[in-house]
Amino acid sequence: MTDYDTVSADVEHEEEIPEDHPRYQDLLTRHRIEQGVEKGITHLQGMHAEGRGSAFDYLLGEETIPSADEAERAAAAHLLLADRPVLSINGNVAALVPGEMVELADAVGADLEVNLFNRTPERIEAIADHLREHGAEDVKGLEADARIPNLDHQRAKVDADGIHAADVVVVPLEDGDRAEALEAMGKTEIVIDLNPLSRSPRIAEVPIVDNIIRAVPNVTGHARDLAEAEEAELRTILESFDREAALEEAERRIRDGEL
Ligand code: PTJ
Repeated sequence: MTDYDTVSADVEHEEEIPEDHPRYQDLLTRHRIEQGVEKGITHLQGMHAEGRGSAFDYLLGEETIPSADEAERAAAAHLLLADRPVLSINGNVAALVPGEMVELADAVGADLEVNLFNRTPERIEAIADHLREHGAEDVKGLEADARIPNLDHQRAKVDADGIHAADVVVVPLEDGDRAEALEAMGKTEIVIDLNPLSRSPRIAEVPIVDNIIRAVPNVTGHARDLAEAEEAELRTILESFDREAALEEAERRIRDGEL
C-alpha cells in the first residue's frame, strides 16, 4: 500500500488534503494541476511535467536544500536591483502559485506576463483571469506585440513592454529553447526547475532547484528581508552566489538520495 491510498484521488477542495499527510505537498501539487487542467489553465502536458518534477522533488527530500535557499536569496537580490523585472507565467505556474506570484511581483515591483509553450488565446485569457482573481492588477502577455529572435512563431510571442524590454526575468518550468533564446537577448534569467540537468537551469544566471511551491514564497521572504538593503549589500549577495556549486549540490543530493 502506498501513502496515496489514504487520500481519495477525487478531493474537490484542497482543504480536504490532510496537512499532516507525509506526502502533503505532492498531493496538493497534483490537486492544483488537475484543477488547472479542468479550468483550461494548464495544458495536459503540464501533468507530465509535474510528474517529472515530483520524482526529482521526492529524491531531494521534498525540502528546500541550503544551496536552493542561497539561490532564492540571490534571485531576490537580482529582482530588487533590476530596472524592469518580469515574472513569466505558464499553465503550471498559474495553477500552482498564482497568489504567490502576485505577492512576489508586489514585493519586488515586477510585472507578470503570461507566456506559453502551447499558446492559445483561450488559455492566455483563462490564465490572465485567474491571476486577476488572485489579486493581479496588470497582466501582460495579451498584446504579444514583440518577438524573441530565433524561436518559432508561437513560442516567440511576448509583450514589447514586458519580457522583450525586461532586464531580469523569472522563468519557472521553462522550455530549454526559450531559455537559450532569452539568454541570447542578454536577459538575466532566474530559472526555477527541479531538474538540475535540464538545459534551462544550466543556462540561468540563477538556477533554483526547488519546487516552485516552496521557492516562490521563499524568494518573496528574502525580498522583504532585503527591501531596505543598500545596493552594495545586494551586489555582494550576487557576487558570492556560485551557480555551478548550486547545480552540483542539487545533482549530488538527487543522485545520493539521502532520504
Ligand atoms: O503552460 P505551457 O503551455 O507553457 O506549458 C508548460 C509546460 C511545463 C507543460 C512546458 O513548459 C513543458 O513541457 O515543460 P518541460 O519541458 O516538461 O519542463 C518542465 C520542467 O519543470 C521539468 O524539468 C520538471 O522537472 C520541472 N518541474 C515540474 N514541476 C515542477 C518543476 N520544477 C519546479 N517545481 C515544480 N512544481
